[in-house]
Amino acid sequence: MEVGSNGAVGEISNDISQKKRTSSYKDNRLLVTSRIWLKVSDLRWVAGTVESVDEKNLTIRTEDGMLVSVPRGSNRISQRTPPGMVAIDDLTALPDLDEPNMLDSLCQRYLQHKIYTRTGPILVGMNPWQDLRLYAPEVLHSYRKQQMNSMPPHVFAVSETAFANLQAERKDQTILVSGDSGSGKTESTKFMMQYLAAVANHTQKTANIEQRVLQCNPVLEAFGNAKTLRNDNSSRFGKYIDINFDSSFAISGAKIDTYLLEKSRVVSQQPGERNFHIFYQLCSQVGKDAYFSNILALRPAEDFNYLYQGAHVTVSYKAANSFENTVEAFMAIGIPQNEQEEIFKVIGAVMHMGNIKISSDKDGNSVIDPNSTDAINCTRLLGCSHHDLINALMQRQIQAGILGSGDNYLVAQTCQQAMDARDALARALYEHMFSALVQRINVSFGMVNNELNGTSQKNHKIISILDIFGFEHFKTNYFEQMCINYANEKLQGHFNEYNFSLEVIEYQREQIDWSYSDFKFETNTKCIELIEGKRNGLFALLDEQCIMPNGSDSTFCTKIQQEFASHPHFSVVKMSSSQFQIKHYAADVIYDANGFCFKNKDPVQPALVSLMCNQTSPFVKELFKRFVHNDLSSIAGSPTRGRSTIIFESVTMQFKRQLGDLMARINAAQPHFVRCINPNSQKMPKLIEPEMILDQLRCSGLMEAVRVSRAGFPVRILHEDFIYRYSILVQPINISEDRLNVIEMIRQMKISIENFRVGLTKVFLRRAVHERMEEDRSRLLVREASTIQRVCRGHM
Ligand code: AD9
Ligand code: MG
Repeated sequence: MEVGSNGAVGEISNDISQKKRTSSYKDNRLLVTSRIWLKVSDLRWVAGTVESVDEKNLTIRTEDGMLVSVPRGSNRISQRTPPGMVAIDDLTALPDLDEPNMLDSLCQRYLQHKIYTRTGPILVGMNPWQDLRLYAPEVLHSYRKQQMNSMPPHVFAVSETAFANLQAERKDQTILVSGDSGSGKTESTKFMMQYLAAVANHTQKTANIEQRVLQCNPVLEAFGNAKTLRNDNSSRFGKYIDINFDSSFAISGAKIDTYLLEKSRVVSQQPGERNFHIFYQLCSQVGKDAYFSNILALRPAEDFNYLYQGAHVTVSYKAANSFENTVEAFMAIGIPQNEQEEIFKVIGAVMHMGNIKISSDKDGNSVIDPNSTDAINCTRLLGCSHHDLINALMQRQIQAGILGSGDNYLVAQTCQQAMDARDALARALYEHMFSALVQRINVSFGMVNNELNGTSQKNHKIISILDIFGFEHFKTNYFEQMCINYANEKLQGHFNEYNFSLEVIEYQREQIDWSYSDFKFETNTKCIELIEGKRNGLFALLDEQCIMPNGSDSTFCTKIQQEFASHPHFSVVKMSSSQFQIKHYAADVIYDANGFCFKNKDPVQPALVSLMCNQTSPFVKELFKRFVHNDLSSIAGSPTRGRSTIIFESVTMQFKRQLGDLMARINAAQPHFVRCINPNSQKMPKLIEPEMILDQLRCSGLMEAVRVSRAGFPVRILHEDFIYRYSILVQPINISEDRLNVIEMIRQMKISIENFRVGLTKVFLRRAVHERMEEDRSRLLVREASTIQRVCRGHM
């Protein structure tokens, strides 16, 4: 069959912008033998070839041999990137930067061990799940003082750009790393920190500061990481680390902020998962060091309820690190043994607390053995009386009268209530200890700053790195996903704005006049407003339920269903009164409101708070006093209690405040983006699960970023390339200046002004117009080819 003998060849249009067409450019570009992608399900594209084309349909043969007929104009078809271009370093150079081509390029590169790829200003990294020797000192130094685009894509290139910008522009830089669990965020963060430590100026004064900064990672990982089904060393908190540079560009200190520690893990874990590494690290010392057996009264991990709910799971030494490493890191940071022991006592107390047995008497009231060794061990480590703890667990104090203004009464707790009270206290202890540890690390960095520089920090500049959980959508999504996705919406909003600003800069550089209406994309501000809106956002309505005496998850759900009935980002879920759906930038997510109120407050019984604040060791007292306003709020059950006004700060309020602060810092700095992708669910090297990757591409906001950057005039062609490629579409022009030549070509093609701009060096076009030009060009070429063939045959 002759190419083009199937009726696909049409007339060349001079009036490209006006001619009505029934099928898309992509179809028209497709000829017999064209290599295409065919979408066979939401997340699956298969490779194929066009076998035949008629007026209405394309017949495709897929690579697995199936024949499929698809209507022309279907968005289930996309042209495949020519083979030589697939594995390029920067995907923005792909002719069609759509889902299947982007996915294919990333996968092809991954299989060639090229785990990093650029997409314009974003670095995409795919976890190799093996050591590819990509971070050796010689590789690190090869990136020094190099332009990002002149070297293969790498996280070192991102650090180098940030550091070079910091030096050249004296402006704070921020590197935003995000992605799914197990995608390599934390490893990337550590490699970037290593790079900065290696290239920063080294002075005698700052000699051990780099070490302190690097060594905060093993400590944070011991206390904040755990084995999960997806990652043996999963960070169960978000973190933002500021690395300070002094005026000579030496590292002079650091500051860490953490977000949303997953404290529920302290008391329960899913099958196949573990508690935080530190618990097991301490247990590993039993038999080695008398302190752990005698003072902490520890036993093997299997003996502790809170530690073996995931069914005796072991984890590789490398993932969980060792107790010795944690202690070494503690010392390097400057946290001495006596302070470490205070922390270990709290960990030990939590372990023993989980073993306190609670049963029911015949009336259904809770019972705890007054001589419980577990309670004795627990309270010895906390520094309080075990009788007081047992009583506070078995009985609850309530106040009579409106808003608790009357006398106090003691009410017996049921077994379940007592167990819940015990677990809430364990969670609070661990959470407060983690926050105090982070603050302690910051103090050690802060002291360093002051030692070195007196009090002046004026000339300091900062490179920050954010290592935060990516967008999540599971079969059922709860309060945690709501908070995580809210954070991702905020970051995506910033990401879109930044991409947009890059566009504006390019337009200004090319001296093109433009208006906001030239950019046709939706921002995600409506979705953010839906969640955080001050008076009637979702979080505000949840807080309202949390302070109402009879507030509940179901009332919350009813309220939001009324309030947001016509909101474009909200919908009710049919057949379920406890669920609702939010349209996020990455996907539509169904949330289940069960547990929202409880998790937003996570109340600790007042008597237990009072015990911790007043009758424990100075270290534990300090932990609770420092964070007590949260607990007071949650125990109050109402905004006022007695005469004093209690400030209510729920989890969402706190998180909103923290994120507000984070966004302000990010907005004030120059951003760099790293998007990490986990290529498979098996934690295996060389294995690709394309559907999982495609889902992450959507969730990472990459497709959205491409959409934003292509929302204005996405096609940019240098004048000389434009003339070379499209002269065939117009009458010969005799103008030597390229720019004027281009303007004349466009005039002849009758492209209307809303569809193009001519810049200083490039032509900017709307995609549809460019597609039609391509279409006309290929038709013309096919027609010319067949004319030549006919002429040749005639001559023979
Ligand atoms: V989580 O959201 O905290 O659960 P991360 O942080 O995205 O997750 P992490 O960096 O912990 O993932 O990487 C998971 C594991 O993948 C690591 O423990 C390494 O075993 C492996 N990994 C990640 N990145 C690399 C890499 N660049 N080279 C080699 C890697 N192995
Ligand atoms: Mg991590």
